[in-house]
Amino acid sequence: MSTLAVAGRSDLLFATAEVIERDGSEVRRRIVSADARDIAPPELLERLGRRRDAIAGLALERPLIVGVVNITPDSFSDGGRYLAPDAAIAHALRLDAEGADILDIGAESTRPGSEAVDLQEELRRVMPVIEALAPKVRARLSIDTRKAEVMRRAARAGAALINDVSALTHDPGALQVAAETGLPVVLMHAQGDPRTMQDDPRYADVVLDVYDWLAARIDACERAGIPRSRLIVDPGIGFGKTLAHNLALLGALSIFHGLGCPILLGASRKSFIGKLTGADVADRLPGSIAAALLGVQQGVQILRVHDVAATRQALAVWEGAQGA
Ligand code: HH2
Repeated sequence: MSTLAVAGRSDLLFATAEVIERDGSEVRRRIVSADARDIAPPELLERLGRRRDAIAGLALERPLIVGVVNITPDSFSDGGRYLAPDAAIAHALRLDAEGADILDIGAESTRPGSEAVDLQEELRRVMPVIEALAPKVRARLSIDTRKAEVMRRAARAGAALINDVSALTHDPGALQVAAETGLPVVLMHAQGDPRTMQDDPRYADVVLDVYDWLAARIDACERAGIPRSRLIVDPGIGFGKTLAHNLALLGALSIFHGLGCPILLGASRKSFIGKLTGADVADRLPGSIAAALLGVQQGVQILRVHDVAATRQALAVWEGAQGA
């Protein structure tokens, strides 16, 4: 039986595929053999199969780990612990030593119900940390922000990646500034603003709606001069989603390869783990590891996690068995 190699990877072979066609409210699904001629339009097959370019100089043949550094008083997982610059820098250095490939530095919490932070406050929190880390760390630095000016200044100070939970929709200047920096950009799906996004999220079909929304954001980026090869897509676990929405997305992560970009998954310590198990935020590492492995099994290339050493260990076991 012939197979379909996804994202140019010989370790990501599919023998069958599900073809999903949506026409208005009608969704048709069929399972086909991967060598069926009419499996999908040629341009979709090309996007599925094309080898992904390196991101910020990092090859995507094995999963990359993004360590989270929140310089905030109110993040859901570690709010207040790293608000002081020295604490944030020490934490980032620890994650770097634990083997993070990328450090995602953010100074605005986007947890459900959180209030936005103004530009000056965000710059005051984030810039000293980026400036201190840039010459010291092995990992690439990512700036987690929705603001164009923060993107611009962070890029100048050495950030190698932009991570925007609004996929460059929040700040009217963000598309142009992100294009000007020449940096790769994470486009994350969110429904609504953090303050109200969990009030009553609704979708016709969550997986297809998120897919189509990300496809439209990729188009907008390409029109603004950011090529697809510099974009990373993220379904935005927990951002305007119920438990059922999050689980549907986790089970269907591989569909996002059809967008032709690397996939980032941020499931670490999130509330769906608490809803499934009753575990408090501090006790969600086992569930976070399970979600990470679910991702890599579906070919997710980038994992955003709070617990770098533990995730590295889980991946080492996973990769060891795969290699054997
Ligand atoms: N999740 C959070 C923040 N940024 N970025 C991407 N691309 N994907 C995610 O899933 C994602 C993200 C939320 O996690 P955390 O930073 O720990 O919390 P908070 O937003 O409360 O600071």
